[in-house]
Amino acid sequence: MENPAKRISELLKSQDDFLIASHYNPDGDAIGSACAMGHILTHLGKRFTLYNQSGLPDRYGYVEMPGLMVTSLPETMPKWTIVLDCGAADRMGDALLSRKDETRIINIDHHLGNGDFGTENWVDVNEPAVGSMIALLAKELNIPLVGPLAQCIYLAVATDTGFFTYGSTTPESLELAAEILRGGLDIAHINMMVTKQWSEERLRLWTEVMDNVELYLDKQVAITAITNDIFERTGTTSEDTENIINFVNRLRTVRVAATLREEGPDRYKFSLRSYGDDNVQEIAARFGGGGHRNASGGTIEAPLEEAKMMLVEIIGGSLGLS
Ligand SMILES: [Mn+2]
Repeated sequence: MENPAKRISELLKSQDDFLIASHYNPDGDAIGSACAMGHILTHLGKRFTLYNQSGLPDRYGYVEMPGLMVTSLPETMPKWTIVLDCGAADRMGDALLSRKDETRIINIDHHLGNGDFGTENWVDVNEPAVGSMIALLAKELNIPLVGPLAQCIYLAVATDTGFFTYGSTTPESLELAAEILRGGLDIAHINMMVTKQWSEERLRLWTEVMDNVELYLDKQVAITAITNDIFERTGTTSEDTENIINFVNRLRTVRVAATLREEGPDRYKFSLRSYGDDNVQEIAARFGGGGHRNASGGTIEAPLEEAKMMLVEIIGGSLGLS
């Protein structure tokens, strides 16, 4: 059977200069896997440029970087570009996308529907993170998982698996975490650095959004609205709403949690969460949206109160409550 980690590691050894890129608006996996790749190339004595169209977000300021993360591309592109955690070519950002013919792409990813847009492709949807794939590369190259390299791999895998709680968590990823921990990672410190990143503005937003939760149908449905008014009042953006819905869904009585985020006049983006057999993908589909059985979303064009009532009616019908 072909070993893609071996194939890619041979390629890394045979070349001298690389561009490392990951998706714009980077998350923990995009930053962690890109920096881990940089540490590997440093170990191999290779030259590389670390690039991200959005740059390094402040919240990753604690990461032990293998070099500066630049936001502009070199005048002359290296022969090879390693593209990480991009589910499609356009995720690398328009700047790199428009110059991708000046380089050859090593596409390492774990998203469904990647489309193998690289010259070399290693796409494995069973991997919980690109970071865990970079760990396999390090293994292949006999580079020990300690120090900054291990920190970056942990960041990637821990964030993409929700700290090893999502269904994507594999036995191998837990073994990888164990190996990194054995190698000396300060797990409490890095987990704290990953999560302790809230602004006061975000706290105020969450307070207001939680305060606005309304319960329907014997408290089995929870809905909260996130209006532009709240964003303005608290000085926040939609980025600060990430994960709110999962906390609303923690209410013991709730089977479906919903948020309605204002996108424009009488236009709301909704998100739905459920657990087990309660299928919110079907509910989202009724509004032309989509997603998964327990996490879905879409858009409703209606004034807020009307949008809420439409949701309650469809959810109630779907759960057999009305
Ligand atoms: Mn990822």
